Amino acid sequence: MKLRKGSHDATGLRFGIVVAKFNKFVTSKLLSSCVEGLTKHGVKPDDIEAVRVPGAFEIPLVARTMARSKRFDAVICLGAVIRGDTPHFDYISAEASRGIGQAALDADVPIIFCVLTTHTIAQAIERSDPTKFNRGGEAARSAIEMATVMRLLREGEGTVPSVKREGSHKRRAPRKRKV
Ligand code: INI
Repeated sequence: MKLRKGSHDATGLRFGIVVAKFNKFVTSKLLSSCVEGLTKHGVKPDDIEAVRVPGAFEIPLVARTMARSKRFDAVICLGAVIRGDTPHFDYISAEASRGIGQAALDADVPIIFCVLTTHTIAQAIERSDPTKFNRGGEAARSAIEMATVMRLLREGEGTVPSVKREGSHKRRAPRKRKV
């Protein structure tokens, strides 16, 4: 069996981040711990590009655009949807998760889902606290792991077997045509 797995060495990798402004008291913490997580694993600050969007609903389009630009090895989505008294929460969180998943498949680039969906403000604060759950740092690690595993799989594509199989022949040079 061949077991392929990613690593957490992010040297030379480039990352895009999409961060929602809505509930900024939460998403700004996710952003700082995410950036810290990336640089801790060897990403150069110049190789990180963050884009702010109004809310979680707007994340998928920007994530897909960044992923399709081919300028990033992975894109990380940061947001916080907190349940209120109306069904709004359900629409926003469902669209964010569905859209982000679809964007990754469309672009063929890893897109990490770090949109907190919580029942209360306290839960969101706890999950963005770098000393507790540290979801931003976790997203950084997932992005690095996915970027490295995808690179492994892509490098594996089309590789030529190093041992020549019996009966295999060298390709002949094309014959010169008579004119
Ligand atoms: N956006 C969020 O990121 N989190 C929320 O909790 C939220 N709530 O509750 O309304 C929210 N709404 C804004 C939404 O994402 C869009 O920006 C807006 O609907 C404009 O398209």
